[in-house]
Amino acid sequence: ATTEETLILVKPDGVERGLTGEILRRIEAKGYRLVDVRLVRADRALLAAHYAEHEGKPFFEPLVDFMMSGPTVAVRATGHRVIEGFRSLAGTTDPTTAAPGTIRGDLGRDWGLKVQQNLVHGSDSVESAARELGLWFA
Ligand code: DAT
Ligand code: MG
Repeated sequence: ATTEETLILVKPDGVERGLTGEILRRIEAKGYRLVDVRLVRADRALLAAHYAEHEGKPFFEPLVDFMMSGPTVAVRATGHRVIEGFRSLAGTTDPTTAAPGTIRGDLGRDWGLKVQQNLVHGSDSVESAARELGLWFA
C-alpha cells in the first residue's frame, strides 16, 4: 500500500512567526490528513535522538540549540505518498534557493548562516517516519 504516515514539524521559527496555520493549511489543501497535532517544548535528549544522523557535523549544536529556542508543532500526517509529497511541498533545505510555490521558497527567510531556520521538518523515508513519530508522539 502507498498510504503512508509521516512526521512533520513546524519548527520554532515557524511558530514564532505565526505561520503554523498557513503551513498546516497547505498540507490539508494538498489532501493530506492531520491525525495528531501537538505543541512540544523539545529537550536536548529528544533533539539528539531526532537528529542523530547529523551528530558530529558542524551545524549539529546550533541546530539543537535553535530547536530548543521555542515550541515546535509536531504533526502526524497521513496520505498517499505523504513522505515524498510533503518534502516536495516543503522545498529544498536552503530557503534562499527553495523553489517558489514551496513552504520554504515562499515563506522561508535567508538568515545568513542560520540555514537551520527553514520553518519545517519532514521525515525522509518510511523508516525515519516510524522512528521519528515514536520520538515525538511517545
Ligand atoms: P532537511 O531538513 O531538508 O531534511 P537535513 O536533514 O539535511 O535537511 O538537515 C536537517 C536540518 O539541519 C536542516 O533542516 C537544516 C540544518 N542543516 C542542514 N544542513 C545544514 C548546513 N549545511 N548548515 C546549517 N544547517 C544545516
Ligand atoms: Mg532531513
